[in-house]
Amino acid sequence: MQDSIGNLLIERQPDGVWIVTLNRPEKRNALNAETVEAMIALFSGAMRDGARAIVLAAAGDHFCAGLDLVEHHRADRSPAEFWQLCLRWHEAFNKMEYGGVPVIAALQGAVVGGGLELASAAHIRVADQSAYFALPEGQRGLFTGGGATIRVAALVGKARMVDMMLTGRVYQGQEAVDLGLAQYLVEGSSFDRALELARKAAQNLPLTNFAICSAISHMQNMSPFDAAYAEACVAGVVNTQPEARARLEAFANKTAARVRPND
Ligand code: 1HE
Repeated sequence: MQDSIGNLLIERQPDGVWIVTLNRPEKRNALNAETVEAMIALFSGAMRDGARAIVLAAAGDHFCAGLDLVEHHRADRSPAEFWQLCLRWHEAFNKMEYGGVPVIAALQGAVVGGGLELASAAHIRVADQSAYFALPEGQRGLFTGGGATIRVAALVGKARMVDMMLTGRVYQGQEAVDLGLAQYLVEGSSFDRALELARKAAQNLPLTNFAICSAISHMQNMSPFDAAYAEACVAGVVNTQPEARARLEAFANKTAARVRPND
């Protein structure tokens, strides 16, 4: 089943994997206010609407060019208006990161500015050989407003983020993976690998994925002492869910797959 919300195309597959495509390639998938609202609507309801995993893809040669600079220029926003717009970006990206459904971003071309902020809210990032990462805000006379100071700094560290913003440094390829900007680098299509990973994740129990894709992020915001307490609480709920009994039984009676090293 395929439909759309604003600039987002949504394909819901029978196994619960949703393919969400940023579909504004003629503007390099720049995020205008309408697209941000569409993301809020989509990610707010995804778990409730039965999504088991989401591939976040983008039409065209570039994943996302960040803030719609032309819209921003023409709107001539006041400080209060841009402040409030940034809060809508945070709403969208928080719904992704904390929403409980695994989001796997398939990256190509520019993953820059707000596009990198978007990608960094995904749980897994898959890059192809064309993908490159940058924070050009510094050169544009701007500052990040979609969570980069939290998520990008968490991925690459404060010093690298400051360098990216001061000098426009671009990362790509294996170096980007080594820094944590993406977890996978593929020779072929990032979309194909992202879909494969989404299908794998969708086989986990929804409550387990909910914990993985919300509790870990929440716990990063807590003191280690409180995080450990919260972890025990989440494990109390997840690890006793009735739906897990069949999987535990399969392990106990030796029919479940064992964990083995890769060939
Ligand atoms: C855009 C945008 C955009 C392209 N807003 N319209 N982000 C940036 O500084 C990145 C700005 N974009 C670029 O550097 C390049 O466009 C790309 C490297 C992404 C792609 O280059 P290219 O040669 O394929 O395309 P292009 O010719 O530059 O652009 C094609 C069209 O997309 C053109 O529109 P047209 O109507 O003239 O055809 C561009 O205007 C349009 N386009 N990028 C609006 N970003 C919450 S704060 C977040 C802060 C930020 O994200 S700052 C933004 C950083």
